[in-house]
Amino acid sequence: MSTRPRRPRPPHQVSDRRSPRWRSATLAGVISIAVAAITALPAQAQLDDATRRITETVSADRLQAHLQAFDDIAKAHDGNRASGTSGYRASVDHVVGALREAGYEPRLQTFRVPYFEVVAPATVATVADDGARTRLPSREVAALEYSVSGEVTRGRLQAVDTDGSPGDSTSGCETGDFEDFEPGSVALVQQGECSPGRKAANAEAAGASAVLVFGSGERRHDRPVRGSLEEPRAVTVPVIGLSHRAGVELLDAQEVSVTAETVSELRETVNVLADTRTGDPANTIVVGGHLDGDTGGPGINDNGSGSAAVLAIAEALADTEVQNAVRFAWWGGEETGLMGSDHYVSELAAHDPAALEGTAMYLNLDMVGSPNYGRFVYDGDGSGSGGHHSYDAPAGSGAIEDAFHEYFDSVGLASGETEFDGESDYVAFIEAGIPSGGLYTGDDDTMTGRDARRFDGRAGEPHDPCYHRACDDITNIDLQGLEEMSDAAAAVVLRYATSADGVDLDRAVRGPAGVGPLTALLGVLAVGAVGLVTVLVVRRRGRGPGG
Ligand code: DTR
Ligand code: ZN
Ligand code: ZN
Repeated sequence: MSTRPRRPRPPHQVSDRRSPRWRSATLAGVISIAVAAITALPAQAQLDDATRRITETVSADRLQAHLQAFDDIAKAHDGNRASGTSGYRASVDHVVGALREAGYEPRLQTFRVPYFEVVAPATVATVADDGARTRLPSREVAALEYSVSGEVTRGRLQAVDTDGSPGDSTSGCETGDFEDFEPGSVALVQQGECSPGRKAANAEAAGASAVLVFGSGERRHDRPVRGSLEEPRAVTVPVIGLSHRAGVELLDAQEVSVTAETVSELRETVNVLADTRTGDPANTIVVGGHLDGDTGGPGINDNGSGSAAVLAIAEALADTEVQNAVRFAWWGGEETGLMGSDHYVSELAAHDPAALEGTAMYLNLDMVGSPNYGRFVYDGDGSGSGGHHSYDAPAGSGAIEDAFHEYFDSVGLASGETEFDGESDYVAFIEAGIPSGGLYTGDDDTMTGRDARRFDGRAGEPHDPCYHRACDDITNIDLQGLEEMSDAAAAVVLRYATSADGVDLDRAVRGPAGVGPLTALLGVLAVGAVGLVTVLVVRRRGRGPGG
């Protein structure tokens, strides 16, 4: 494909009928206009035709249409699109429908994710000899993540190896702690030293009918222990967190009644995959983003934005003949631990090593429409890790990073860097040695002054104030930012998909896709030098016979 950059327009011709002084003044003006024109790098003028076309097709309208679909889906399905829910399933249907419409043959890859939901707040009540119940304050009681449902009525309460003194406690960490434990009783253990899951498993093995884990009292006395049993059904009796204060109060109790009403199970979920019809599969570019949302909200910036971007790029590329195959991916189970992308890579490793070998690169889009956005490119060459450790990206990732910066340079937009910090779906690809890159516009971290200046944002405010919250809806997006990021991803996908001799990340990438800053600077200097010489020549002539 021809990828010659369009040249900036030449400075307009000037009439030669004025006095020499006029002429030199006019020339000086023309030179400054030329310099200004080149420095400003008029956006589309720097792009080749194919890049201009794909970035125009990946439009704000297309992106907004997909975001609106995800927002409507969340509204119709309990306010979220988490893996394992009907909201996720409807999101899959939207992506599959749009892909089919565009001529793809999408396929679903099934795997399982842990699912947890609190149906009704857990309760704990002490029961006096006469049967009178006293409920613990509800804000000091909460089922641990992945606790099963269950009910105990007037169970004997037994404290396990604790007198309630504040501090981390080994209470319940050893099976020996339960030597005197009477099966059928409710176990009361204090937080610390080992996981709540271990304490609960030991209690269950000793015959406990329910487990109450109260806080160590190191920090807040009146907030329940928040913890996770790590996976559904690891423990099969209810496990409830209590505040330190409530736990100490219970030390005097003889009998308690306990209820927990939850859903804690493994559920089937899917990745959505779609391939271009053309292109060499031995040089596949995988571009993906997670389609699942957090349970706390509609997940429009996280990650309706990346899902919409990947979808709009797929739509825009549908009728383009490519040299290297592109595989579009929408991952499930990201929020439960990067599970969809992990499943995808492990399946390839186990059953289709040639396809893994043929994966030339992975591009990730997670949170690319933050309301107070920075244009962050994943740091592929390790240049910006600032001392603290990040994932070491495989060789070739630096070239991908350069390609993004070059695109942004070519349209006159500043770009920065973000670390591979292990928080998104590139992890499995990096661990498999696949060169990786991608874009990100920021989570609930606050924007620095420097970033506010270069990205025209608001210093001291979060990039995304609604991260994992109910307000991450259709209003929680900067559409211009999302379009800029989606266009950049489209341009980079196109560049590698249409490169003639495979995806070669060792080759210097500077070149066809746009004019880099160095080229622009050299252009400015050259125009300046020519202009200066012209001015001098004109002046000398002007001083000639009549002057
Ligand atoms: N953990 C991701 C959001 C996230 C946080 N930091 C980064 C950096 C790069 C990409 C994504 C993220 C999530 O909640 O999906
Ligand atoms: Zn998230
Ligand atoms: Zn995310």
